[in-house]
Amino acid sequence: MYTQAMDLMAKEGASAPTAKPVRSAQEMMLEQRFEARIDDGGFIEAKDWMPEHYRRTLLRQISQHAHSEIVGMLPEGNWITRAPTLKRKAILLAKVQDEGGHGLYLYAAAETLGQSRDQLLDALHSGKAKYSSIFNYPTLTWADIGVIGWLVDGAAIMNQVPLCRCSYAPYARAMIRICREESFHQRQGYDSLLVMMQHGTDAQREMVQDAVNRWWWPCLMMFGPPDGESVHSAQSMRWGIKRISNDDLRQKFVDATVEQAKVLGISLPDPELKWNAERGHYDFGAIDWDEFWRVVGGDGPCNRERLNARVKAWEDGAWVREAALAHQRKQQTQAQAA
Ligand code: BYC
Repeated sequence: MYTQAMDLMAKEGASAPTAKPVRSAQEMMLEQRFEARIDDGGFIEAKDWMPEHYRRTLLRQISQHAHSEIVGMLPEGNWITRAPTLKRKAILLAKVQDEGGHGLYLYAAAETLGQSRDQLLDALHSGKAKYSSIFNYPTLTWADIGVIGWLVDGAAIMNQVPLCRCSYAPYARAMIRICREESFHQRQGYDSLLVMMQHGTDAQREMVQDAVNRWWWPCLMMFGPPDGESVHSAQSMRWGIKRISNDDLRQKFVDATVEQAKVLGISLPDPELKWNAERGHYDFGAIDWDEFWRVVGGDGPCNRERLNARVKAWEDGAWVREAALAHQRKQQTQAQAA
């Protein structure tokens, strides 16, 4: 994919991604064409010319998104062997597999921008690339699994539906399928909590409330820093990569979730959460941004454990990669001989 994308860019007169930007007349013309397409709400395909900064911004966001899906398998995978019924085990197994699939679509979308899968994974394993802060929190009880479905996947959908209209077409296409599956994930989480709240014991209801208390604030952090501190937002919104700001998405999530919490019979751990008729939105309390930056910086409750698990999986899988390559070489030799 790398060489193909680069060849096509070279044919269109683009400079190689590592070359110094020299703004020739041809490049200025290509840039004007790119900007006009963005202004018209059009899509950019992998073979189209794009500014280097646009390419790097997408690579950063899509690869971090892919890493989040793969690391996100760990907290839930932790409960597959302990799911309370066969039905819940089958659902959880399918959900965790779906997350793996999302990671693969997203790595494939990132590869169209000129980095190999090995390079993308190396950035994760060496700690250079980020993944979502939310997956650095532990899953202590079975209720955490329902809450991840309801709140974590709920927040993810809120953020990801606008990405289906992202200006980079391979990312937008991947997001359409991912959003359909995330929507199922959110509902299964909510259903599992509803069963515990409506038919469970007092201890089970307390377990759900405890899980909600622990996950609520980290979920609000998933949308990223406040707009005033979001370094990438202005440019990403200008390019149609992001369509809705971090704070606006966070507000939409709070407004939708408060109503769902009422049906569940659960309270959200924020004494300042209150309907504001003037704004037409719920007001909510201050988010602990120090905690957010600590977790993003590598010092959350499970950062080391998560990264170690991914590095170990990569190392343990070396023989599979070697066997697959040996098989490919054998097939090629046989095809040449035939
Ligand atoms: N965690 O300028 P900003 C899932 C970083 S997986 C960590 O606002 P941007 C699921 C940000 O990267 C869902 N880092 O950035 C899977 C930047 O640092 P760098 C994952 C964060 O990119 C399994 C810096 O802070 N979803 O659903 O404009 C099971 C400044 O931020 C976070 C996606 O990845 C964070 N929460 O906006 C269940 C969606 N927030 O890169 C569920 C795609 C910010 O300069 N990504 N940072 O070093 C996006 O929509 C955007 O990248 C963000 C951030 C809204 C997350």
